[in-house]
Amino acid sequence: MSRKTDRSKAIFQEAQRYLPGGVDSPVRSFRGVGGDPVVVASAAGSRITDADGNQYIDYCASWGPLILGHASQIVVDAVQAASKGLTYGAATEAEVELAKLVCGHVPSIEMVRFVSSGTEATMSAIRVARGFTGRSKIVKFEGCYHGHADGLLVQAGSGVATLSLPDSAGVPASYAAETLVAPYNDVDAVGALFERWGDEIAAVIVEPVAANMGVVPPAAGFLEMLRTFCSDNGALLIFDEVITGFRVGLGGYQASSGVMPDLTCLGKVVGGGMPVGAYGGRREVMHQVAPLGPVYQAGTLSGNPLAMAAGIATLTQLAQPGFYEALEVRAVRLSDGINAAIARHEVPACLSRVGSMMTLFFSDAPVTDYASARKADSERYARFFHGLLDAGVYFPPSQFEALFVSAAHTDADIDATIAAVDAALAAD
Ligand code: KE4
Repeated sequence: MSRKTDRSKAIFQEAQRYLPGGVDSPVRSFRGVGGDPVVVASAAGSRITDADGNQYIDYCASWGPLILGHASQIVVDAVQAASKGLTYGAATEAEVELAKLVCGHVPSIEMVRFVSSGTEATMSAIRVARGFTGRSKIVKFEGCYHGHADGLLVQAGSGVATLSLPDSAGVPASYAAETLVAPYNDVDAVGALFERWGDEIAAVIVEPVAANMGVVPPAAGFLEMLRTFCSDNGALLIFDEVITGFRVGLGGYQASSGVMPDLTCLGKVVGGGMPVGAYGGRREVMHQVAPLGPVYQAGTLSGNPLAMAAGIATLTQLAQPGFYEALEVRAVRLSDGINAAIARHEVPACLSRVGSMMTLFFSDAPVTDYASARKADSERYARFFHGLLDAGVYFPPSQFEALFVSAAHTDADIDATIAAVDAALAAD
């Protein structure tokens, strides 16, 4: 498709005068795939429309929140109905309603605090873990991304990986020294860290399914061993379910894995496209949080009434019988089509899928951690991405991200996507 791009280019040109890199989040800059980014003007259902009127079947899904698709009428109506004010900075009933849904669905969460982003959720959970244990060190995993709080930007994934940044400037070495890092899925490396630092480790934070190095599932026994290490050493286990929460099922990945963390971080889907993050867990741990306990955390727009309405409408829809089963049928249709195209064209690539999220790695070796993810041919991914874009399909603009299937993707959307994937693979 010969896409018109004049308007998008002009907007992006001007954007770069006022916004660093022309964006409000680095991964939107297309630095990982080259070319000028799509400038979105509107979206509905499975499609986005750019400033030049080009339409794309969208699988970036705003990096995960849009499990119902863009501008779901159920969510839009709920937000409009809630617009009796925009923010109060006061207690409201809607926060209680969404909290009851979160506590009711996520097995390890007995009490929850809402914030406005996944970063706030993980930053706060780490602080609570340090307050609860009186310890300062944390363990994270190479290639996992937990937002941009200082201590978590150590060997992080997502945009840090996409831009091949070693870490982030501006994080003092003294902060980074409190963050211990191990390869994802490497139980022995975690055991060695606990051997050396056991009584100083406040928490292990992990994406139960890694999605910021591309989608990498946990190896058998990995999460179970993290639970054992934490329980044996008095550290807290934090599941960062900002992506997997309400994406892989109503109970998050913890419900299907059976491994219960002490704290869970949520974002994206829980806000239905509006700014919501959350952290929650065992009552004993959450009683540390001010004003109940000594760990301070606050936010002007936390529990915003319009955002709560969007979250309530979304989770209510997800709880409808058969929702996730129908989503799985769509995801399997897409993954079967992509795998058939990979085989047909004998492409050195593998598709890694958990539920409705997946990543096509241009690597014929298994991808089990960040080191193997980085061996993928990200330049070929870039060419593939643009081939799809010219065919009207929008995958995430980075090899190290996940694509998402939504309830709005029709069989026709998926079959058109498979045809575009087939052509893009054949063309290289
Ligand atoms: P936010 O602060 O961006 O709402 O959430 C941070 C975060 C925390 N934990 C996990 C597992 C995450 O994936 C994220 C954010 N994800 C990235 C993309 N994978 C957001 C996209 C962006 O940075 O613009």
